[in-house]
Amino acid sequence: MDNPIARRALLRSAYIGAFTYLAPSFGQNLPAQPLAPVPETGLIIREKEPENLESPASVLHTFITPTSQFYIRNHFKQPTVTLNTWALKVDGAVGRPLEIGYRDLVGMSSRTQVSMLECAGNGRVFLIPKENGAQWQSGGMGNAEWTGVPLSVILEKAGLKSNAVDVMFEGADQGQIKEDPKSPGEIHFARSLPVAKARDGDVLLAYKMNGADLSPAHGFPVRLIVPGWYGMASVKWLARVVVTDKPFDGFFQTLQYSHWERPNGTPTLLPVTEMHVKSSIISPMLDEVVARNTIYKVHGLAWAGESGIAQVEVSTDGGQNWSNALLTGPTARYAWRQWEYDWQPPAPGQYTLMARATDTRGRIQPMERDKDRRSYEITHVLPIKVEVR
Ligand SMILES: Nc1nc2c(c(=O)[nH]1)N[C@H]1C(S)=C(S)[C@@H](COP(=O)(O)O)O[C@H]1N2
Ligand SMILES: [Mo]
Repeated sequence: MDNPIARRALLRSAYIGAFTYLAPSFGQNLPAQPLAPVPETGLIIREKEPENLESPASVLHTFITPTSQFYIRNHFKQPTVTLNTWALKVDGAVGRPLEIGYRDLVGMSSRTQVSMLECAGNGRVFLIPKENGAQWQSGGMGNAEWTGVPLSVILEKAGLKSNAVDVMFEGADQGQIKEDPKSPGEIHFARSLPVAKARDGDVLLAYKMNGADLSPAHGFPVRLIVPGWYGMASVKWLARVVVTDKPFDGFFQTLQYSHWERPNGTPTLLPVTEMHVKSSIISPMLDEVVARNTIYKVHGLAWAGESGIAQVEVSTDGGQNWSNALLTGPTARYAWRQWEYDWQPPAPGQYTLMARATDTRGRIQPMERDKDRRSYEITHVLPIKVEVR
């Protein structure tokens, strides 16, 4: 950015994003209290116990999110897992139940791949009317490099029986959900994958994040990484894998992280799975003041689950006219794609910026919120109001 005024505006927005709470005019249901960031990392506290921390917009300008600034989404108190006693148990509908120690796992041939995680509730604060759950703005997501053993290799070793339907993953964390809908007493965090996704070779039993051992907050010693799916599928502090001969209907894919689908017109509650096509404007931020007579570089991110991004369009007039953004930065399947757009505001005044992505399957980001998604999968186009002065 070669314009000093624009640069100052960007620095200012980065500073605000990291250290204070900015009350936007849009989405009046934003929390009223200032949210103190965690010192050092600048992560925004959404909930203290269990720890739920959001990445500020200022860290979403890089392709890889540094681990210390990667959002944290916990449902229960972070468990303490000791390496000496840790072992991954694999049983259920398998020919050879297994118990794999950490050394055994790390000694196997590994794969490294970049993939992003986005919480299915990311952007919830923008929903009108307000929905229950952690009030994430746009930073409930991050992009990291993961190293681990493909799950398919372990399932191959265990030998799936022909009646295998789902593979269930249980974390070492446990607790009780006390608000409605309540959990049946203490439960572990658990999710499942259909056998086909579990065996596709891209799902990892990850033990490294961005080149270092997993941190306790991100699932030490081993977590699942399910690329292309919303974050809830990537079970942290993995303790047990059970292959089931019936669909798994646990708490976190029925009472939470589920949505309505309408096969044959009948509403049916099904688990939230793959990420939809989405783009997010990272700068300017809501209510940012943009200098007139300059070219402002609008920055954003776009992603589409298991698909790639084909195109991102930007509107600076509330959705009447759209122009192509420039896709920039590295490309990797399952990673987000960076984009930018040079905007020359024609005159001082209020403007509404929007971004809309299309994926390689031809899916386009919707303009309207789909209520069947309950409080999850927030991908409709969000207006970013700014003022040009
Ligand atoms: N064991 C366990 N795994 C979990 C969770 C959890 O609470 N417990 N939260 C899930 C959700 S909802 C998300 S969005 C991602 C967040 O991963 P992160 O905290 O590493 O960013 O972890 C998932 N895996
Ligand atoms: Mo999540």
